[in-house]
Amino acid sequence: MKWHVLGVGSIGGLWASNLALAGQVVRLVLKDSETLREFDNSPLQLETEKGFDSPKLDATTVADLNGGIDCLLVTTKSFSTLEALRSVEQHFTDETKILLLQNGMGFQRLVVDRYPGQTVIGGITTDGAYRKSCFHVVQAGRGLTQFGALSQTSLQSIDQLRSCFKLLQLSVEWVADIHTPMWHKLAINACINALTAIHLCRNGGLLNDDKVVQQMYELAGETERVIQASGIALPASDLISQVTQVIKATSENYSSMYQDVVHGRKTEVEFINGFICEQGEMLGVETPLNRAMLDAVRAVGG
Ligand code: KPL
Repeated sequence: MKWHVLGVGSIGGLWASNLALAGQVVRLVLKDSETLREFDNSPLQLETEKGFDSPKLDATTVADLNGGIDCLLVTTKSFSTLEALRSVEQHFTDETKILLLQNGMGFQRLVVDRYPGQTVIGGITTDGAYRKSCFHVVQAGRGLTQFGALSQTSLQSIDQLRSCFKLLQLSVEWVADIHTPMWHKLAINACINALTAIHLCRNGGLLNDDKVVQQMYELAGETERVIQASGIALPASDLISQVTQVIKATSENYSSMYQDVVHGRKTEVEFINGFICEQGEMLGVETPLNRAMLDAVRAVGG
């Protein structure tokens, strides 16, 4: 299969490397010629527990992109999704498959609405990765990636994708319903990310302060009420147990929102706690705690 990867951060780099190492044709779509120069000087490198890999792939800028797109993997920040897609949409064909592998919720619906008739697939991942430099990606923890259809997707496309996923050194599965796991991942992020950005601590730091733990319990309860009102099945064990489990498993990590705030970057809070507030409003569920998270993260810059 031929892949274009839009948004080459840590997860984009991890996926581009794994696809290329599995023999797929991969092209990175970079935002400008300066980034392309950086790639030319030090091409993508993947560091895993087994050592270093230099996958064979090529790169272009949005402006120089040519030809049609077969599979487009979008790994930009959630708030950049539509703008990024607009920059390459003239290369879409009837066969283009758009795979959205990002944090947060809300933007997926905007993509489906803007590209009716196009195959749109949603994804979530618990893989851990970070970048040591622009194109030096380190695989930090092995998790699971799930994809599922957000719009009409042909059986042939699903089969093609499944066959491709089997070749990867990543755990990837196709699921019949992606909305439920997306909601569950979002709920976990809603209870961790903003708190770490406000209290400026590692994930594990959240468990060291009783007041913060109490806040997290209440946030989880409120988030569960919104999930329930949406008609989505709640996680098998209650949300707070899942949140605690993720915190313990990632206790040394700095959450993505913490990192965004510390580096003065825009955060994804609008598509995490903000999305829960919007859903709550639509469904008649009060969300003062998610609102407080949204306001507090906005206040610290994101
Ligand atoms: O997904 C994460 C993130 O940082 O965005 C968690 C689960 C909080 C791990 O750091």
